[in-house]
Amino acid sequence: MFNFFKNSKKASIEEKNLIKIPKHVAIIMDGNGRWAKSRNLPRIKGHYEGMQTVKKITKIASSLGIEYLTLYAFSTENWSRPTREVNYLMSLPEKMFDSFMPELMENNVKVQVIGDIDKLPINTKMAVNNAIKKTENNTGLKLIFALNYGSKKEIVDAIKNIAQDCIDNKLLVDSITEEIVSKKLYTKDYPDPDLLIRTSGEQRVSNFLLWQLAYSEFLFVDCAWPDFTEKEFRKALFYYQMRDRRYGGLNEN
Ligand code: V07
Repeated sequence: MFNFFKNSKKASIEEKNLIKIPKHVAIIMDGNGRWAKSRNLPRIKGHYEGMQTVKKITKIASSLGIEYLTLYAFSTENWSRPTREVNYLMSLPEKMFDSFMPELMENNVKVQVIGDIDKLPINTKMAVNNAIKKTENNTGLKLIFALNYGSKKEIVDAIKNIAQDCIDNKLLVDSITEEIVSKKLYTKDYPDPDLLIRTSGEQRVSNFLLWQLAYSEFLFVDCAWPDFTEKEFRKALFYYQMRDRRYGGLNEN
């Protein structure tokens, strides 16, 4: 916790504001293709700029003390895009870590992945596993990439796993709880997101963290992901701070 105002009367107000920093922010990084098209650039240029935004937002999240940042990088539906575009997208993890690893280490960021990474091209998988390994002892921001991720598939896999536990007599049907389901998801080690941000104007969750977003605040911003600046991010966090979080009618504030 920050202690700047510890001995002054202002303390409680300022600290209260800082306490409202969300622990877990999830982002649907939409609008890269649209950003490129509106500038008469190829779509892959939009994805490249999107990756630069990933670096900037990671640094800011880390400096603000956000603990978990989950980014939707590639969905199970994205395979249907043109082969050239898919190939380029699959080169981005490697491109990103080539240039960004020293800063990730400096900022004590721990890289993690959710999704079916076994299905990724070998080079992509190696780049990702390498980054996970290099940063595994870092204790700061958890930077979680959703790669080849689909929430319905994640839930189906969890159901299969639970059914098998029942068949194996490790679990009784009557003992299945929300906690047990949560522990079978890719996100079992993370708290649910406090805030979901989607850029570029669409107001949908598009098969992202359907179970985990049950109580999250949603914020839809108009700007495309490559245009999502520090100012936009701070604005989003400010909106989050202004909202009361209610759990089933109980106001926890
Ligand atoms: C991708 C850039 C950001 C906008 C959204 C689509 C394009 C970073 C990664 C990444 C993923 C895993 C990892 C390290 C980096 C990435 C894809 C696309 C497929 F371990 N950006 N980015 N991966 N875009």
